[in-house]
Amino acid sequence: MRVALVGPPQSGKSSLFAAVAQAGGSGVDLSRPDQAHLAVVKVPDERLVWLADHYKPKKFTPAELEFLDLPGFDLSEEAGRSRARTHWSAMRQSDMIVLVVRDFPGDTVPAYRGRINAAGDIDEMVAEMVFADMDQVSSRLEKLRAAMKKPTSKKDEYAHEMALMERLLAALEAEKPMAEAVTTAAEEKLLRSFQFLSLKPTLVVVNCAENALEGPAPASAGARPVMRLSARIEQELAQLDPAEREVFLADLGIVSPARDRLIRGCYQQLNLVSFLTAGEDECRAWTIPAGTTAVVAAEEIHSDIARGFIRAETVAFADLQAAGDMKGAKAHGRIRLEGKTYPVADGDVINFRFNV
Ligand SMILES: Nc1nc2c(ncn2[C@@H]2O[C@H](COP(=O)(O)OP(=O)(O)O)[C@@H](O)[C@H]2O)c(=O)[nH]1
Ligand SMILES: [Mg+2]
Repeated sequence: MRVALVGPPQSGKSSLFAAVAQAGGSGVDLSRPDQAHLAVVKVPDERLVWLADHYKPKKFTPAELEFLDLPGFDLSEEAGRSRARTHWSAMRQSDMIVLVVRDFPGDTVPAYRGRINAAGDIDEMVAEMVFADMDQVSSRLEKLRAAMKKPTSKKDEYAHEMALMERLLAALEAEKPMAEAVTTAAEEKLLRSFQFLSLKPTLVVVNCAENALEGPAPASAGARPVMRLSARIEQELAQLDPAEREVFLADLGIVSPARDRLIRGCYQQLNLVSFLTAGEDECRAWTIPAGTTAVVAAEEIHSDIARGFIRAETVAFADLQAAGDMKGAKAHGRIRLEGKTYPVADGDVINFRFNV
């Protein structure tokens, strides 16, 4: 799964990317602001750390997400807009969007459009994404109209898609969420290949001064989740070693880096959960969509485990932690034997029993 960082120029995307990717050590070169950067990021998970403390495994494997840092979109001039369009497809191919806008003061960094206005920047970016989707819907409609004029055996199919596209266009024009115009799973599937920006989960990051971390969410963010953080502080934090980091955080009165909350927030917005496997060989977090059944989760590890599935020996992480270890969890009757159709919950620690 891939998360794209987008926003106006100089809003703090690359600083945030460096923090998320801990780019200090990863060798990502951020010196070219006109280039995109990609990093694979480990999803912080305290449960996995607890398991590893317990099992001292040979291998420790957290869940991963990809983050893509895109050059800023300068929509204030035509040249910038057409440059931005060259990055639309990278955005479309991402599964989620993090919209980064500036709210930190200061004259040393030139302000986009000569003013600092997080709400206005969100409005502008969202509008641009809506325009991009409208363009796509309109051109699809044109193609469908042309196709309908010719003799075709697909008339019904085309007519249905046209009706859907017209509803989408109406929703976009009325500034309503595009998702409201999608009524069936079949329609959702049909739309997947279009990769509409307005249908992607979006999280807003307001990059603010370190002494202004508390504050209201900009109204123009609408229903989108909003995080206030200081990208610069996060970048500095990411460059420290863990012990120094704790001192630094304590000085600032912060419990955990916003970086970790952002990555986990993305994971949540993507509707992903982790189940965990634990042992002396490996402690590992596996990524699945929320609601995935036990047999499909087993497939994630190995097709043999799904094929020969007998039972999923399952304990909720909190129960395991409270009991101290597996033996304790068993003694307290906390280990369940779940069947193939059991919907795996976030933080389930699972041992699959299988036979092939
Ligand atoms: N004061 C301050 N400066 C920041 C902050 N975040 C980024 N900057 C500065 O703003 C400039 C642009 O940041 P960058 O991350 O490259 O923005 P991008 O163009 O969105 O990738 C750089 O000079 C950063 O040091 C912040 O939270 N506070
Ligand atoms: Mg940048």
